[in-house]
Amino acid sequence: MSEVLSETLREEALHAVGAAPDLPALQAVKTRYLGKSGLVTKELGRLGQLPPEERRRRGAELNVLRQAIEAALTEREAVLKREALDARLASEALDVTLPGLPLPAGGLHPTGRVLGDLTGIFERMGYEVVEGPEVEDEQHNFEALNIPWYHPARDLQDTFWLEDGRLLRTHTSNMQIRYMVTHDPPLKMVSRGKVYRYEATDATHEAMFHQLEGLVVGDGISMADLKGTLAEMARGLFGPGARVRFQPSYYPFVEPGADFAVWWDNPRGESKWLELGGCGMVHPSVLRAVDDLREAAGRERVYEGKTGFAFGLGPERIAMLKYGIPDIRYFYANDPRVLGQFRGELG
Ligand code: FA5
Repeated sequence: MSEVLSETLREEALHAVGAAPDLPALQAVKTRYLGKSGLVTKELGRLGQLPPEERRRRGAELNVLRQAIEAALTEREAVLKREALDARLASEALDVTLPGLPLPAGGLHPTGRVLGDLTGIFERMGYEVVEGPEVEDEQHNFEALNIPWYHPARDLQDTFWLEDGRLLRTHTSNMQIRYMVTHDPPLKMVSRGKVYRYEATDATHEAMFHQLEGLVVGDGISMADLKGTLAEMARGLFGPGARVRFQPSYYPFVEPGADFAVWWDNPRGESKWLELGGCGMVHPSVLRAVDDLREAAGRERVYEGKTGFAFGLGPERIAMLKYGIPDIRYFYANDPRVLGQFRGELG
């Protein structure tokens, strides 16, 4: 190879290095000139055929050529690596100004909302909030509440019986008994929870629903206290214009007994009397039964001669009116189209 050819090779190689658009292309250029059968390598291999004088000169020349190509390759490689890194950083950059992905937010179940409102109202009036067992015995669900086994009132609350003779409580009134056995008067408590009735379901009746029970016992508690308390509750639930109506009714564990309804000026124009639950003055037989249970448990008899009132109501019925839910069966059917409407701040 003549010196001109050597110069041509140098120009070609340096141009190819400078024009390599990326690292794989640069590697190809390196192989083409400096690889095992590369153009420069081949020239070096031919040195042995030259006379000694010529070999030395040509050898030095090819070494300079190889070093020039290597230096150019190293320089170009650094440039391409930096460009590749810049491109990657640019493509992976986070735009922190983009709006975030919305997370699906949960919400409180309508029954939970109403129960929360109710317990808040009674806590502000100084009531203790308690919960009790859903699996109950006959004693606390019926007998001590003045409902012996032969009493027709048992038919009013059809019961799920367990094989061991216990039952799923049919109302939260069981907590009147449990609370009085373990607490001395004067007392003010509300108890909330699930209750169960073996009955056909329809738009206003479920086999499982909730109740809130209230009990106040002390000296000289009267029907006027009961009416004032429920009126206060109605105002707390439905605003200052809410009114309460009492109609005589029968429950074996109160005397006198009443059903109570609330008038609510519904913003949807559906104002009406809403039957909420039952109430009355605690029956003397209940106070006697509690003292009997206390005595059997080694506690003092303290309830004879005391007076008190009790009430029990259904929060689902309140939620139906408050939120315009037409059928109680929607509450526990777990349909996301219903529950999804109770996301966020609703109430
Ligand atoms: C009782 O359960 C009495 N324990 C209430 C009581 C307590 C009276 C203390 C006196 C003193 P009643 O069966 O009427 O009463 O039920 C009370 C409320 O629970 C009803 O007014 C209604 O709001 C609700 N309720 C009753 N049955 C169902 C049902 N199947 N589905 C949904 N809510 C119901």
